[in-house]
Amino acid sequence: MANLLVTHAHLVTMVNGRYGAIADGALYVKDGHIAWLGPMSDLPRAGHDGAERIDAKGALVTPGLVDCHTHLVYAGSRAREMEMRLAGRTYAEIAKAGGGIASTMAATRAATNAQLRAASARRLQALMEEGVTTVEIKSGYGGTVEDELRCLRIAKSLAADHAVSISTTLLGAHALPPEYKDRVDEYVDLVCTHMIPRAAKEGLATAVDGFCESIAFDATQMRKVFEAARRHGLRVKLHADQLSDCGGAALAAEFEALSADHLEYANDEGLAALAKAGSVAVILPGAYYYLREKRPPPIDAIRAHELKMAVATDCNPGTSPTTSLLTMANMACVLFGLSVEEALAGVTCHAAAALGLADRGVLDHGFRADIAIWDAAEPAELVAGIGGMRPRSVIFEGRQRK
Ligand code: DI6
Ligand code: FE
Repeated sequence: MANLLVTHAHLVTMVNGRYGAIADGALYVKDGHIAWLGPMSDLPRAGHDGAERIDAKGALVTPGLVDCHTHLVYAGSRAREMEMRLAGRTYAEIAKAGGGIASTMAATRAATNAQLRAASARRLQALMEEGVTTVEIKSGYGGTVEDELRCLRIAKSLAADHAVSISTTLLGAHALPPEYKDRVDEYVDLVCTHMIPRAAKEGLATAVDGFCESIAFDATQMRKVFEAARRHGLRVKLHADQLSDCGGAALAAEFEALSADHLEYANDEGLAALAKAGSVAVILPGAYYYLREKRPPPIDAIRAHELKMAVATDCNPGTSPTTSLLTMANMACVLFGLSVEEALAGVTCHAAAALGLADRGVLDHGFRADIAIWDAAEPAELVAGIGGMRPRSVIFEGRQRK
């Protein structure tokens, strides 16, 4: 593997969630990892013979972006539901009437592998074009053992022809499939005794997620799912307290979740428990915006408890149809009052933490060389616009992306 020397870079390292900027810096990549970084003036003269050189000419250099919450494997469109919501129907009403997640489930089940993969690849490509180098992808639109596993296989297979790292999560407990109407516990049983063991055995997921909400699965049902995940050695994540306070934050904390996501209605004890458990709070402004929610997540309390805060797209057809992580960072600042530094930490180091990936998300010695180079003079330029920002180039595992 060719080594790489980046010179005259405005390094924004994001170590400990701070800019950690080095104004005129250099970075040396060896065997896919960062072997050295520091000010140009300290760059050792010898030791990088034969390395490919990139003169950044003062450009901003950040860790590759990490999108830690997506549902990008699905088929079909839910555009009509936007019209229904504009006409006054709520997300919950549409879901109850057979729209919502169930309609995407039907379209996903009906799609061939090739159709599903092509639709997913388009969304992945769009995320990558904005500088994303690691993506989490959830299942959740299959609703049968075979369809859930199929979605995870397709998600994993995308890494074969895309220069991106993919982390997969089993979201069997997303919505009740129509054939299980009035038999929620039987479906939860299926998730626990078939989906989770198979996903674990076949190495198709590193975590198990669930939608803990009045219109989905309650805390008692989610607890069963988490107990099964634990038995099979999988970490957990949770869609927690998005539309109401369901005790999701406390439940996630009890199972030492990698992350609790959404959190608009999370209570203070739940947040305290999450902090104690070391879980990351994942903020999803796209869904808040798209559903015209009125209650923002409790950012001040999240800060007071010193929770790590990540920001993600939640890319899904019903509540957050977006593939722009930087737009989400912008919204996290504008709608929720995050600082630019917090928002950038949210799409780099803290997003990596939400996936349990300790080897990326910052520029530092020994970390993966997943790096984005931007035509920008300062970090705020990445987040100030509403979409449209593209990196000049991206280095993935130490190689320049074509
Ligand atoms: N919470 C969400 O916002 C999405 N899933 C979830 O558990 C919605 C997914 C959809 O509407 O298709
Ligand atoms: Fe989600």
